[in-house]
Amino acid sequence: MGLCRRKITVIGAGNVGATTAQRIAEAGVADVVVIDVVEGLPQGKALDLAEAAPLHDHDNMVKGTNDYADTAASDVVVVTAGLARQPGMSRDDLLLKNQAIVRSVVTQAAEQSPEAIFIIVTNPLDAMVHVALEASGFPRERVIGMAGVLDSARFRSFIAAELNVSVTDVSAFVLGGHGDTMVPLPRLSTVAGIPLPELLSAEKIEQLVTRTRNGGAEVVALLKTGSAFYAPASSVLHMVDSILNDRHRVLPCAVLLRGEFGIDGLVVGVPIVVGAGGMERIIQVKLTPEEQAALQTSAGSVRSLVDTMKAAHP
Ligand code: TXD
Repeated sequence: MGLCRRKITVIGAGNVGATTAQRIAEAGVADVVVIDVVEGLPQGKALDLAEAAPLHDHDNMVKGTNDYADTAASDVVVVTAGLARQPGMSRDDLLLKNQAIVRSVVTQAAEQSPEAIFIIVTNPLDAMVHVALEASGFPRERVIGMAGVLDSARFRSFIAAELNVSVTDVSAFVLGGHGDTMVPLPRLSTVAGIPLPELLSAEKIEQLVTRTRNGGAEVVALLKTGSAFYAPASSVLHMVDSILNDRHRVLPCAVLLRGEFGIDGLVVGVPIVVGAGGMERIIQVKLTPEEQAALQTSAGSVRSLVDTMKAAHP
């Protein structure tokens, strides 16, 4: 039994942030501080969550604040602050607005928690990991983007529904950026160890892959206001759990590559081992020429976002 309680800061008390705070508190893994620019919003949501604690039988503190001093010495900082996509708006439209927001919140949070591991959620995801790396000055091991865990959960849920099997037995592999260029890999996706191409036709697989790629947009189109938050919050909890319990889960996450997969200096989603140090290592997989080309295309779209940000705020 640990002697000191863990502390997690969630920046942004919107849909994803508040739901993430709820998941973390209810899982009993850590105290949670929720911070937002809007006065009263994080305080109100935190109070509401704290009042649910007796019913969930947990003793974790949930605190809302507008002051970064309250976030000091966090073990993990989850960044969800920013604008969410509206219907018809691409992730890239958000780029420059969220760049300014992420830069500001990460700078302030990193000052208070210089040892923390940052999980970035704000879109456009891969570009925001670049912003957070620069603003924090942290090593790449401690600035990790959440996208692949969500994308592969979506892919798993579609595969399981199609085959009418338990989601637990489905394992899905997704590489690349979060967005239209994500690279789901059916070849490395399995049902109880059986490769997907042995269970579904190429045509069916392609349909599921397309649905995965458009997974975020499908939810946005239905909700009309705002974007997905239940599965995103669950995905963050998955990463947090692997960090706090040093589980060494192999999860697809967006990290800065330095030559791995033939990509240098760009943040791209790849399988990594997630433990107490954040990214413990990158797992390199041999790709087919088509898969490698798709990954390069994905990296290319991240590069163009990074170039746009550099041009706007040199
Ligand atoms: O897979 C993924 N990575 C994603 C990404 C999955 C789901 C959502 N994804 C992105 O997360 C989404 O495109 C947005 O960029 C973020 C947050 O989505 P959410 O749905 O939570 O958006 P909300 O509900 O609009 O909440 C954003 C909150 C809101 O309360 C603002 O007041 C706050 O962010 N905000 C700030 N907080 C602190 N500091 C600053 N500067 C700030 N600016 C806005």
